[in-house]
Amino acid sequence: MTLEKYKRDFIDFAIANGVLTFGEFTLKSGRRSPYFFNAGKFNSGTALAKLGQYYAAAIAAQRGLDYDIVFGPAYKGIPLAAATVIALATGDAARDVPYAFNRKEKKDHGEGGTTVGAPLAGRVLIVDDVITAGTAIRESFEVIQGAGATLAGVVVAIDRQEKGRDTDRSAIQEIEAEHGVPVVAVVTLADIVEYLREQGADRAGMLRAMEDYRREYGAQ
Ligand code: OMP
Repeated sequence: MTLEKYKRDFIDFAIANGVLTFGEFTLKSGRRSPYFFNAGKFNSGTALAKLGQYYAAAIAAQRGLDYDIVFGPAYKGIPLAAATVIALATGDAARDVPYAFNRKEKKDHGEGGTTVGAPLAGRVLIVDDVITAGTAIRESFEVIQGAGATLAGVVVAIDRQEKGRDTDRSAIQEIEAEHGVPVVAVVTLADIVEYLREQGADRAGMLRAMEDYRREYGAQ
């Protein structure tokens, strides 16, 4: 397998910004992971602008993905959704897409409500950072359902391709099967493994740790 250029560029970009790091990390699931993707470290105007373009390109590459509005789950999904709609508005297709995000806390004064931005209606595309077990995405789905809207699909920067606690399938495979919608990722665990392989001897230790992790927790 040869890694596509935009994927290699994206991984370089994530490493250069300290977003993708290698070491020992404990995940939300309790698993000990040899790598971590912290989207919060895309923390400058230039980095966010570029990130938005990667999301917009991933959306454009997914044929048949029909959506009316982009939704960014609080907190990390909020700047991601904003960056994505800016990239969609200023990119080649120049499409002006409404966007919304939720509050973590319910507000009972002022304009009230739990979502902010455009009305959450029609086909909603969730834009988020990482899918591991899919817990965060399921919470967003409840917000969308609660508003009477429908799920059009999900776009994330990275699919960790891990099996769930009670299944050999990945969270993404489960979401696709449950909701019948596409889940699009800029890169996957397999892409990161391939990237390390291409780097050769310098990254041999990391590659081994990643392959061990994939053997233990990787989805079928
Ligand atoms: P799930 O809700 O299990 O799908 O995990 C996704 C969430 O885990 C993300 O929204 C992050 O809060 C966090 N996370 C990362 O940000 N980066 C990682 O590489 C791994 C995780 C994680 O804890 O699994």
